[in-house]
Amino acid sequence: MRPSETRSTCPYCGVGCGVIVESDGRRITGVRGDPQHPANAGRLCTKGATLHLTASDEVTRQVRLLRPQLRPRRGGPLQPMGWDDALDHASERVADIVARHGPDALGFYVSGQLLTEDYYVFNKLAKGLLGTNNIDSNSRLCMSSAVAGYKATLGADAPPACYEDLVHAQCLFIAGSNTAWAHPILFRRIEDAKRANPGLRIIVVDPRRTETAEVADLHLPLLPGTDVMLFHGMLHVMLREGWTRPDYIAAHTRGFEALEALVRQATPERVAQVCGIAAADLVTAARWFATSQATLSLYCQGLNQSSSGTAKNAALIDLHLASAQIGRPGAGPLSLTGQPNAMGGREVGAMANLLSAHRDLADPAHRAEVAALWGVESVPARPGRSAVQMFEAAADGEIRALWIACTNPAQSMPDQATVRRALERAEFVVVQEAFETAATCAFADLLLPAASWGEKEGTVTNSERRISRVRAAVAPPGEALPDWRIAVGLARRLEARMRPGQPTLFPYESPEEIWNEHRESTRGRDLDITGLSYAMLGTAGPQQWPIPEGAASGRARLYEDGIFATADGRAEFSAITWRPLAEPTDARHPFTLITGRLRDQWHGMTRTGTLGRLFG
Ligand SMILES: Nc1nc2c(c(=O)[nH]1)N[C@H]1C(S)=C(S)[C@@H](COP(=O)(O)OP(=O)(O)OC[C@H]3O[C@@H](n4cnc5c(=O)[nH]c(N)nc54)[C@H](O)[C@@H]3O)O[C@H]1N2
Ligand SMILES: Nc1nc2c(c(=O)[nH]1)N[C@H]1C(S)=C(S)[C@@H](COP(=O)(O)OP(=O)(O)OC[C@H]3O[C@@H](n4cnc5c(=O)[nH]c(N)nc54)[C@H](O)[C@@H]3O)O[C@H]1N2
Ligand code: SF4
Ligand SMILES: [Mo]
Repeated sequence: MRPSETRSTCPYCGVGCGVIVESDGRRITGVRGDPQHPANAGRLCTKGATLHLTASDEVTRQVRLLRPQLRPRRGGPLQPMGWDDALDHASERVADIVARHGPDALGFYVSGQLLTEDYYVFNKLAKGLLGTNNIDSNSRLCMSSAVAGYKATLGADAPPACYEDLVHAQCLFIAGSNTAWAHPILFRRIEDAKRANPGLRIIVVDPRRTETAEVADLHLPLLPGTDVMLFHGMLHVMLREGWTRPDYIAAHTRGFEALEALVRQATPERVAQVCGIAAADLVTAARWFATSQATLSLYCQGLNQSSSGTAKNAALIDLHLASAQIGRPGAGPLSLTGQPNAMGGREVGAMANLLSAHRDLADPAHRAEVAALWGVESVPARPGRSAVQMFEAAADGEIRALWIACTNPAQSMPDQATVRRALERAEFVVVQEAFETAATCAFADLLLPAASWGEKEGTVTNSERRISRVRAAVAPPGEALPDWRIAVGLARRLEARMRPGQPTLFPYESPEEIWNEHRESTRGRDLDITGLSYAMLGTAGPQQWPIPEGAASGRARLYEDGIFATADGRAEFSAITWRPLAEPTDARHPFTLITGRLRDQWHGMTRTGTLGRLFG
């Protein structure tokens, strides 16, 4: 490493690749894969490898937000202003709305692309200072089904497996994930695993013949929305053939009888008909899954983005439990996270129904613990509004102010008519963005320029629970500020009004101070990271949680002892009946539209869209 080089991570997908950023002190001049990062060992995909080009002077001049701007009149032009004026104005408007309508008239809509430290401050600001749980993240559109699926079965929101498991797996079950395009470097590792072990069986469950399906030994092109039926059919076959593990089920789980009764109806004939696949393929899938030495599942939006997303997740985890394919090298469910720090957001609990360090808002003891940690009297008990509800409430006039950070709802939320009505009806809309090309900027009363990749410090957690340091290689352009600083700026101004004379709840001068507070909140929890520090992340490299005080390194996989994160240590089977699509096709609506990403573009394309070469 030369002095002009900085270790950081790629800001795109949840694989969480390490990058080495080259700079001349002022500008980012190059990027390459970090050979020492455990996620990618030096490799990058097209998006990661072109990052430096998206940070050139030319691109910055054309598309970056460089100073705070106020729109005094809706539809009118924006006027530049200084940070002090911008944040004074923001705090005045927020305080006024709270005074008139109470704190639940506010809505904070944040993002799995914020760093853990940014996320932490926003969560404390909403729940600790302002007293509203109306903070939710775009993870609601993404990973919340996976969260619910893990909690319902294994007891905690903790992906139990890791990338290394690809090397040990004998069967790879990829469901509703186009890994080849959406998690490209992980896919390179899948290809490596297949080359090293030609006996590895790959099953891909996807209605489309994707590039991922091309490498499959068995592709199940099921009809959209029929996964629960497929998984129940697999369990039916496993039971019939004696491929389940009654010893494991008896020792480590509960609730199997109800599921057993439910899947009795999922005969191969019925499953073949509902899912539109061959009965023989169902039997093969069940055999490979249950009888291989180790089966690893990878899954993403094909399971999550569904009206039965939680049921799909839980039914797949059920298969792992019933066949004891969990808690061993190469075996277990591994949900792939989409955004680079979807996991970090879950860790700090920055969603409407969660609290810090995997605590639950509904639990009075958890609320008391968090209030004590934060030094506030209480944390509000009433669940906040989820992302979709937040925009509905704004469209209905119940939420009066929307604070949007690092996400572009005018493009990415479902039901755009409601979203736009919400953005128009809300009295005060703040958009904290890095790129002026984001569609939501047009709705901002106050537009705040955020520092972005290569310009900010903090941490992120990738799909395999691995925490990495994110580092700044250059200063942000113009007057852009890191997201945590903007949130702290607002918080301190509000404190001055709401708790005059009292010591600040937001004393942070660096991301490390925020992270240290977050670390303390994890003590004794399933994601305990009290053994970790910024310094250790530098010297020992990225680490997987948990890593409690005294541990020399993080833990690769969970539940190896068969003790789960539930009250009695037993995993819980879910028995949720398959439901047909919420909006089935009919003669007048003959098409089923499904989601799917572009290989070389990222979501709303504010960053990737600046490069002609990424339009293939
Ligand atoms: N290039 C690129 N990579 C990305 C992103 C990006 O924007 N661009 N975004 C990131 C983010 S935030 C996310 S969440 C991930 C998403 O990662 P993935 O979920 O792997 O990506 P998608 O392309 O949405 O693929 C979903 C797959 O599910 C299939 N599918 C649809 N309906 C069903 C169904 O009912 N059952 C099953 N089994 N399959 C179904 C679709 O055909 C599709 O192939 O990607 C991340 N990586
Ligand atoms: N139709 C459809 N809609 C979908 C999906 C789908 O498959 N189909 N997928 C859903 C999923 S899984 C997801 S995750 C969401 C993603 O939806 P969004 O969150 O809207 O996606 P992005 O375009 O990545 O938005 C991130 C925004 O943050 C800005 N930004 C970048 N860096 C920074 C920074 O450091 N600070 C700040 N403040 N801003 C920054 C970017 O310019 C960008 O506008 O979309 C969801 N919506
Ligand atoms: S695989 Fe994901 S994290 Fe890795 S370089 Fe590509 S986009 Fe970035
Ligand atoms: Mo996502």
